[in-house]
Amino acid sequence: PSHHTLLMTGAAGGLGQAMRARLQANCQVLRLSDIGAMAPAQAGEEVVQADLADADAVKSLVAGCQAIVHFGGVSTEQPWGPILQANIIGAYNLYEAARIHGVKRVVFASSNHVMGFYRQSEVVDALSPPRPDGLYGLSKAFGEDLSRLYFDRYGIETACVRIGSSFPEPKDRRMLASWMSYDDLHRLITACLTTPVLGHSIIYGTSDNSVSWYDNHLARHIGYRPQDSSDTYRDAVYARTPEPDLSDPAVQFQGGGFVKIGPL
Ligand code: 15L
Repeated sequence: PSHHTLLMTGAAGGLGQAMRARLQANCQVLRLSDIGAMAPAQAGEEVVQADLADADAVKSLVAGCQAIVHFGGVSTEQPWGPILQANIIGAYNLYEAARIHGVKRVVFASSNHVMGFYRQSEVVDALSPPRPDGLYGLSKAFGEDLSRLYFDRYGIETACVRIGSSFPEPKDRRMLASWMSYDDLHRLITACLTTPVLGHSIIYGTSDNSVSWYDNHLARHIGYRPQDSSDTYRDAVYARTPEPDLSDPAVQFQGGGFVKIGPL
């Protein structure tokens, strides 16, 4: 295990629940937090209910951990109020707490929606300028810049993982390009927690899909090698989904349906 106490925020969410058992292998103590209710603590776990927008609560949450996997916050397009509280203020509170308590490494669950207004005919890498597809994507872009500031000023290393679509299986044709298996997500988090020098890095969270919009050549130092692929689901997904309407923005842009959710 690379860290004695590892904090995972957002433990009640989809990815938090999927990573909870897997991350046991990465630490002696897995501290879990969420604003909502979580399953009771098992051996080797601590469960702490906390609102990311509450600075004092976040400070106590972070005390005593060596690394953080930050899944907490709003994970879909929402009105400005909840995005501001959970993703903007919440991310600030988390990094302030990390600075105060000397936490040196964070894995930040960013999102493909930071880049959602690139076309599905384009390939993006870590240096492509952000083109968020809504307030949610914008809040993730803020988290990425915030973590860069805390790296440049205080040396807190962060991997901004622009997760594509991490679900048990790709749900539609778009996800054949954006899909990431839970096992690959865990492999990527493990690589981020254990690579000797992480720095401030942007990496796309994706499996080894033949059709892809993401180029991770600038994140080779993390040492992530995906082992799964959406290719095994391709035929089944094509068979059960309709021919795409190419005039639909949800089909033209990488962010899919998110590019149409509004008004902002
Ligand atoms: C995300 O950022 C969401 O959290 C997730 O629920 C999916 O919608 C995913 O992006 C996606 O783009 O498929």
